[in-house]
Amino acid sequence: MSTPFSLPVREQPLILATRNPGKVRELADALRRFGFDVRPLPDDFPEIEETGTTFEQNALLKAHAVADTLGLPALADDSGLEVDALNGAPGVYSARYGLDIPALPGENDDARNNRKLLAALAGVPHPRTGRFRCCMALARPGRPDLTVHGVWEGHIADAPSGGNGFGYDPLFFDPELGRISAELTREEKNARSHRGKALRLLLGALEKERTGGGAGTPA
Ligand code: ITT
Repeated sequence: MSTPFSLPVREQPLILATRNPGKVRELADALRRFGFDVRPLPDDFPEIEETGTTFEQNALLKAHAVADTLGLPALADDSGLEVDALNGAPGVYSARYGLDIPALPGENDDARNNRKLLAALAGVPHPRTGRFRCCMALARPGRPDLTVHGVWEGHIADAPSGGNGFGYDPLFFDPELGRISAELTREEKNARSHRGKALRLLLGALEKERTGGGAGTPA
């Protein structure tokens, strides 16, 4: 049987090339269910500078930095929020958007990003449309790269709500569900989210490879 990694599926090691625990929570279970031996990025792996200007460039850069160094398959996710009233900002800079404003006592990076976003949107009428985007890149030694994309359309709320998820989830309103992302369970979010969509595309492409249906969607 031809497998993506030339190993039986249960033995396929896969490094999650991310330091974001929120992403790990949303990806690891589904990948394990698919049969991967999911492994975290080693603690001493050097910081990967995200020099790309697109989600795809950054996802490929992160996946390759890890796969090429460790000689193992690596999956990276580059994602972010685009807000129409801000001409697509924060976009690829989503993780560091608010880090140029002083933190309030006890405030974490996610809360600071959300505070800056609300300030930037002060006075902008509803609906403040936007979307989460995710590009996932799988880099495998000796095999073609795979890249997949997912999008989640929504609106930016007036104030944070909900305790689940991470990042901008407390401000992201899904108009079809009528709920804020941070109010959703992990399963509910995965069913709707940019990351869930990209992951399902990736697993579909891998399954197609495995069953001899072609090479998926090489980058
Ligand atoms: P790695 O590069 O180590 O994976 P990161 O957090 O720096 O972690 P990105 O550069 O891809 O990753 O930035 C993603 C940011 O976009 C993330 O920190 C959040 O602020 C935001 N984001 C992406 N997906 C999100 C989601 O599902 N819910 C809320 N915010 C999200």
